[in-house]
Order: sequence, then structure tokens, then C-alpha cells
Amino acid sequence: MKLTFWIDREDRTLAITIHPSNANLHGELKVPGDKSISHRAVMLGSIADGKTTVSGFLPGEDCISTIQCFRALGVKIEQQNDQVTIYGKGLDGLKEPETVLNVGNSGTTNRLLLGLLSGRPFHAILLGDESIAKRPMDRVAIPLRKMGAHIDGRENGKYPPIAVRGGNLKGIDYESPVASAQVKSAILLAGLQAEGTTSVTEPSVSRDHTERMLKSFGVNVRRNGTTVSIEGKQTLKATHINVPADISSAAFFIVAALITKNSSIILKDVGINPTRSGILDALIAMGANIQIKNKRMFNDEPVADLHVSSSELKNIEIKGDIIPRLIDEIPILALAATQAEGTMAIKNAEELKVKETNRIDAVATQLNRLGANIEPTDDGMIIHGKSNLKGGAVDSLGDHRIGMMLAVASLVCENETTLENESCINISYPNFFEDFQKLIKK
Ligand code: SPQ
Repeated sequence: MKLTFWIDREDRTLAITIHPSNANLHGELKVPGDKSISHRAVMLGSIADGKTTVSGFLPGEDCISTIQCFRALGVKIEQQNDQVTIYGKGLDGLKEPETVLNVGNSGTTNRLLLGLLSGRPFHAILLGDESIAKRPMDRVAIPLRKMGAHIDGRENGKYPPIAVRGGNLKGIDYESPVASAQVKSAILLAGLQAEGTTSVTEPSVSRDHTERMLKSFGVNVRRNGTTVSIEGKQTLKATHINVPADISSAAFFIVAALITKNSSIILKDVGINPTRSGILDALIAMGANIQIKNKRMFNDEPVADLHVSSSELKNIEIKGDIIPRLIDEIPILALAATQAEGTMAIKNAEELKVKETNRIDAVATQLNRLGANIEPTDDGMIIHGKSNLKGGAVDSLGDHRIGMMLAVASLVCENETTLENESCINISYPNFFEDFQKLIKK
């Protein structure tokens, strides 16, 4: 196949140059497994009784960090590419780790592990990279302490490294100030080990993969509106988990096909859980030609094949309950907005400030360098379309989602784009450039 899109590895892994080529995208692709679901499969398999098998696992750096942490907690786990086998011995099978648990760049690993370890009768220290050191952990430490866990860290437990000594927990009724699946999941994983009932109420519903997967492992979880409840002292039975393709990864190619001319692609087996599919709703409301076909279930998770073709987009306002349903897709949605008619205002998205980078600033500074017109605001951004992007030097700033968004942006740039610090893309999509090249046609 003749490639019209290529990568110069200038400094081994530090920078790549993407040459614009008036390319379009064609063909069929299955993007790697869902990151959130892959983490949870390892965690729940590790505390279940018996052998859990996982197919479609994401072998990205974040999920490998989760596997390494559970190995350090004494769990035998075999992993080969997207196949994983976990030999769970129940919650009591977890052992006090002899070394610190390295969560790498993964907020999910850090926060969910804190919840899980809050109920274990031993001491553990969790640390990660420079980005993790800046991410707030008090949002989980506060409710977990109320349940009886001893948690400390920098600035009174706000920032990693975090130390936890777990023990006997009691159920709580917690009203979370943020719609966060990591907060909700950490409390549910502690609640599983607590006396009585634990409930979490959120301002709006965040991704519900933990609740769905707990059911697959035989645990009873109840939902009433924005409240989820779990009874303590339940045990998990090993199972098989088939992980859907990650909608957050698919989103990069969806937008790439929409904003380039004469493109038409099919993305297979994509997770379309309604707590994650806000990006499809937003793009369709903007006029995107996206057809959702062949709907079916992988365990308790809905999946479908997405047929996407080039579209004329019109900007809309993005705010309220849709925000947690597309929070990780806001960088790529912002790129789509630069190529759409009119103005997009994104509101109520202050959570973007506490991701791998401050994603409000990262999106605005990097896309503006390419020629976009984006004003950052306190809780989001205002994107003025339609911009002719020029190209130039940009930086992922170490954030995988910013890196992939900028690589897609280069497709519509007049001149060459140089992306610095692209290696962070391995966090969630190790073969991103190879898959991107597969879809590019002249
Ligand atoms: O794991 P991490 O680093 O927090 O990953 C991110 C991402 O973009 O990959 C956020 F930076 O996704 C989070 C997501 O934003 C993954 C997640 C989960 O698996 O539970 C939930 C969301 O975070 P939150 O804080 O809203 O719960």
C-alpha cells in the first residue's frame, strides 16, 4: 500500500513530523480494547475466586501498570498482547506489597486501588509519574477516611505518593461533589468490603463500567437515579470478560474521517455504553454522518460497528449532563469544532483541569499554535470555526489524548506539523500511528 502520510522519527521517540497530504481515510479497523474496562477486568479478576480470562485487553502502559500493581500484591497474572489470565484467590488473596505500587501515569489505577486497599488489613504506598503527582487524590481520600481507612499523602493526603493502611470499614452514604467514575468506583470497591450498605450519589451519571462488571462477577449493585448502592461482604466469582474496542480511541479516527474530504471508514466492535457515547450524540447533533450498526452485547456492555463518512459540521453548545459522557473526547471534539461552521461553547467542563494535563489550556495553546481560534474559559472553552489550520510545531505536553488529537489535526493543516513528546500515546494506544497509516489513502 502506498502511504500518503508518514512519520519521521527524529529523535528516536521524542518528535515526529507529519506531512500534510490531502489524505482521506478508508477501510475497516478495530481499535484496541477499552482502557477503563481493561483496568477493571484486572482489578475484579484479581479479587475474584478462580481463573478469570480477558480477551480484547488494552496492552497500553496504563493497563500494564494495573497488572504490575496486582502482581506486587501477590496475584498471578499472565498477559500476552490482548489476552490476560488472572488467577484470583479472593480479596483475602491480596498480600501486603514489599515494594511501592507504581501506578505510572494512570489516575484510574491510583484511585480505584486506593478504594480497594482501604479494606485490606495492610499498608501500601502508591506513587506514579510527574503528572500523577499533580492529580488530586483527596476526592477519594475524604470518603474513604469516612469509611474508616487511614490515608495520607502530600498536603494531608491530597497528592501522591499516597500511603494507605486499610482495615475494618463501615458503609457510608456519600454525596460526591463531582461526577467521577473514579470516585464512585473507589467507594464501591471499599463498600464491597464494608459492614452494611454503601451508597454514592453523583451530580450526574459518570461511566458505569464498574457497576456493570461487578454484575458479571456475580455481585449485586443497585441503581436509583444518580445513586448507586452496594451491600458489603459480597464475593466475586471468576468469569470471562470480552473487552469492547475503546470509544475514546475510536473518536480520533471518527473525527479524522469527518473533517477530511471523501473519507469513509468502519470501526468495529466499539463500546457504545450510554455513559460513554456522548461524543457520538454531540457529533451527530453537529451533522456528522455516523451510522451505528450491528448492535450487540459484550458481557454487560453494548457494542456496535460505526460507519463514518466526511461531513459538513455545524457547531453547537456542549454543557450539562453530557459532559461526563464525553469528558475524555473534549480535545478531539474541540478539533472537530475548529473545522465546523459557527461557534462552539463548551461549559461545565472544569474537570478537564485535573486530567493528565490541564486539558483546557493544552487544547487551546496547542491548537492555537496551528492557527485555530480558541478562547480558554474557567469551565471550558469557546471555539470559533471554521479555521484554516496552518501547521507548525506542537507538543503533546505528555498527555496521550492531546498527542493523538494533534496528530489528527495535522491532516487538515496546510503545512508540515511537528509533534513533540509523542511517546505518551503508548499510555492508551500503542499502535496508534500504525493504525492511522492503515486508514490513510490517497
Ligand atoms: O486514568 P486516567 O489517567 O484518569 O485517564 C483518563 C484518560 O483520559 O484516559 C483521564 F485523564 O480517563 C479517565 C476519565 O476521565 C478514566 C476514568 C475511569 O476509567 O474510571 C474515568 C474518568 O475520570 P473521572 O475523574 O471523571 O472519574
